[in-house]
Amino acid sequence: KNQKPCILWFTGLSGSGKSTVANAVESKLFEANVHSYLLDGDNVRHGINKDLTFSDEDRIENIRRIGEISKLFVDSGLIVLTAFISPFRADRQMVRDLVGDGEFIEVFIDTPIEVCEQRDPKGLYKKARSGEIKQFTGIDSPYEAPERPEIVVKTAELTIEGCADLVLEHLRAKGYL
Ligand code: GGZ
Repeated sequence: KNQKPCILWFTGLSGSGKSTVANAVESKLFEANVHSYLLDGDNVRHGINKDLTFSDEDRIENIRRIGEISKLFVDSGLIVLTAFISPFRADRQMVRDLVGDGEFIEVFIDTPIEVCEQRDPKGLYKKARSGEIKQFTGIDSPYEAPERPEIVVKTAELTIEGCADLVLEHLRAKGYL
């Protein structure tokens, strides 16, 4: 089975659906016998990056390390999925430059903040609004939307399955699968 290693770099607000869509894509890749690995807050922010906060400086370092780790996995032949807010354009560009343009697929999970805030699965927007959490993305910390993402996924308009299919179709169309 030929697969071309790459990074599927999911970016979007908290509650936008990055992890949900990334997990659905991972399942579809598994079904297609494609070897992949998903990096997300559970295995990175709670592990190698547990020394980092949500200050701008630490978010930059978070993404830098994730980029380096992703590159190692790509070098080992995997399709890597990353699901982090990654709010800064310059940092996403840094990872793109690190692995090379042809191996970096930016997936913008384009969910309006009103929808994310409505979903509020962990109650974090509520806490951010009340000031209990500071520097929350979209409230009092910036999110710089991608200007030319390879894939745009509108989770408010599609099913999870439909979102995942968009990503798989792109991989097939561009010869990664
Ligand atoms: C944004 C925060 C914050 C602040 C805790 N701002 O929806 P979640 O809970 O599960 O995902 C969010 C996650 C963001 O971590 P990332 O590593 O993806 O962020 S970044 O790429 O900007 O470094 C949210 C939770 O952590 N969380 N505090 N202040 N999200």
